[in-house]
Amino acid sequence: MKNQGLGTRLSCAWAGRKSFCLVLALYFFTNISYATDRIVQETGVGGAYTTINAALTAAVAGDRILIVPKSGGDSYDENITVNKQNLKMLSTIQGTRFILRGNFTNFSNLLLSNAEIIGNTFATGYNQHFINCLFRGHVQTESNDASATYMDHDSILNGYVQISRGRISGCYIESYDGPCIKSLAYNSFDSLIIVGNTCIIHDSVPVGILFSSAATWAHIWNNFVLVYNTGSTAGGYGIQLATAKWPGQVNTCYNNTVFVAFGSDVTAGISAQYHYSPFNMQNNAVFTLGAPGYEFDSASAAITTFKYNYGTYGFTGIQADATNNGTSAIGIDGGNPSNLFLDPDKSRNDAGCNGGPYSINNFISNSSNARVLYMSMPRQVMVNQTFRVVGDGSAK
Ligand SMILES: [Ca+2]
Repeated sequence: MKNQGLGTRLSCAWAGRKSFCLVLALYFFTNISYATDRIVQETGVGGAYTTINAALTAAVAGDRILIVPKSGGDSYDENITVNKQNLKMLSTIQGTRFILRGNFTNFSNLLLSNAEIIGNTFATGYNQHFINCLFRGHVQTESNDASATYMDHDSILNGYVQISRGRISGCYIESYDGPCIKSLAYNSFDSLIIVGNTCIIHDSVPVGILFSSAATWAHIWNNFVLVYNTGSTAGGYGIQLATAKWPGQVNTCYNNTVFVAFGSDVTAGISAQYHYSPFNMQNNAVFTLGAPGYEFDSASAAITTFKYNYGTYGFTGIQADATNNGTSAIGIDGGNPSNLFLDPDKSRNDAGCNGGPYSINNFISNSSNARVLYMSMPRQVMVNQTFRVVGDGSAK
């Protein structure tokens, strides 16, 4: 914000001398870098690399690898191992993905944007960021304390995501063999934010989102989980909270929608069975046919707050208070009335994934144009309080 103000003042002071002002502004706002852009293009026109691996071999830390999508939707057929740090791999065409047919393994500090990967992805480093990518296979991260992965607006088709910490937002995930999103337990000390995702699970024992890391705080907000498998056996869950980290933060499960399409698909819509970590659970909406919407056991004292939750088949194992509704999954203006949970239109919170400040609608876009992908900010600001707003965006 300070830079923006400086730019504005410069523009006024140097009115009529725009070119100088522009140079001055660029001096202030441009990161001076000696990084090289490595172009990848199938025919090698203009000296471009013809394979991604050739560009990777030449690259050094800080470089950008700019990949021209092949004509006719053809793929680069290579297995890729990114063994250098601080690289960016980007499509050269706004909104058009380059296609890689092969497995993709990456090292640390990688930004990957507008890629389609036909194969499995193993993110073995830390601080990797995947934006607007299409994965036709699994995405699995690991494996050390520093590992953090950020996935924004990606699609994962016929695959799952396994992630230890960081964020997964606005993604579409359809899995046939394992939870759409599964937290991995590593000895990290951070949170995993799962927000605004659409998860469709077809597995025989279906679990849409599984949180099972005692080393990570869980924040699960505004996801839509569809359990859809005509041949499944019971035993699954839309959202299963096995364990999460405590103390330090209260884990949160707000404004999720779970829709179970067939009666025998799940044991419960949202489960905190065998859960021993404090959890604040509010404004969820669960549609089930016969199975309870919410399931807890004697350890559910760890559920610190259970309010304004909706479900068609009630609750088991918890003494739900009167704010909950055990006969309906529709809670328009039925969520927590606090300002903390107001809808984007400033009306009272709607239970389910469309309600609240992190409404799933914020994350749905068919555009790959430059935009803000995720903003973190306080849900409520008091008079004279300082606060921090951080936005992550993408230009390609
Ligand atoms: Ca509302």
